[in-house]
Amino acid sequence: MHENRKAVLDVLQGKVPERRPVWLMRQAGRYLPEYRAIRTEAESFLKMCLTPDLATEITLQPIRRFDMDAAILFADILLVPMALGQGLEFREGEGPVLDKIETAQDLDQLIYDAERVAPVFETVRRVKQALPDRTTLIGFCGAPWTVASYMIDGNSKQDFALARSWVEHAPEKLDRLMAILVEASESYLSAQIDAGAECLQIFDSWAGLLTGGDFNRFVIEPTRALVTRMKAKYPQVPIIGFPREASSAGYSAYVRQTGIDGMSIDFNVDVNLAKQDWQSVKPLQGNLDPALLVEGGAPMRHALAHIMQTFGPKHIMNLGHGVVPQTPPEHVAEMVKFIREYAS
Ligand code: 1CP
Repeated sequence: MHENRKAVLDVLQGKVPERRPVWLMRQAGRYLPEYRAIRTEAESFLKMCLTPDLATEITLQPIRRFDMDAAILFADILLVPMALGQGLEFREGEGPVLDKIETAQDLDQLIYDAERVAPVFETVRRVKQALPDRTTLIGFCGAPWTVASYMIDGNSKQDFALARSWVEHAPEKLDRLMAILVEASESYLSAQIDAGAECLQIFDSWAGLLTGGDFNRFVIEPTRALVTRMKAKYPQVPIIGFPREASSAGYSAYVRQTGIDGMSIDFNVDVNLAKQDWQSVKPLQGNLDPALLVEGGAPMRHALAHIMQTFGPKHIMNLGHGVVPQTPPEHVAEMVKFIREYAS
């Protein structure tokens, strides 16, 4: 009997895994015909997230097809604003649209109600039951800064100009929103763990918009607060943080100061710096360019070999951001095969 057969968890505990783990951000999604089939039938994207039958099936689709080492719950980071009572819609071809948060009174009205997202936890329970033993179930939320950016701007079309103006002109109001999100995210993630999630990922997709003291105040501090609360309750559940497109100094501070167990890195980072300065502190995940998964073939294999060589076996293979819709599923199969067959 193996003490722990889950390769993702082994790496996050600093052990050499039985095999190199791989999973992909957005591994469920529009590049899969079986996902598009459900998408065509379903009333809306939100309805898919909130219908356990559908969300369970979608979460399992890439696991059936590719033998991934982790399943990530099919849901969205914007379900937390929805649970806080903010209006949310995903418009066809347009992406998410939220009612804007503007005033201190708007903040007062944000009250987390777990009932609004209860189907998500039912999905976690069902996925957990269906997963093979060696597949890790990853729960997730957006980081306070990234989620706040959508809550303030209402969408991502103006590069979060309004959120950035709060950083500049209303940092105390933003601190308050961060505190609300830390608390709501703690409840949301705790319910995912109670339902069976074995690992968590915190997506800070827009961390790269901030630097210096602002990065410290709105990326590191709220993440550290959230991680500290989760660790107090669930010390055994590892947390991966993803401060996408942070500066080198930002990643370096993030890996040391937030308390996360592993860090996901985007595809623009200097991998030698990542190895020396960050992997020496915590295990890393990533950083294949999603465009190489679209391209496939020798360029993809070359990049995968380079990543595996640089980081060694205590590394979780993943992309530097999500799978894009035009990715041929055969390239994902080819990627997994290449990793499985890679000798050390
Ligand atoms: O079918 C569709 O068109 C919907 C596309 C889609 C999908 C598949 C959206 C809308 N969300 C999701 C699922 C999703 N979102 C997951 C599920 C698990 C998986 O990875 O397979 C996860 C983890 C997310 C997280 C998420 N949502 C992030 C963080 C990661 C990232 O991509 O940076 C963000 C920023 C969102 C917001 C969001 N949801 C959907 C879209 C198109 C966006 C981005 C909008 C924008 O560009 O600002």
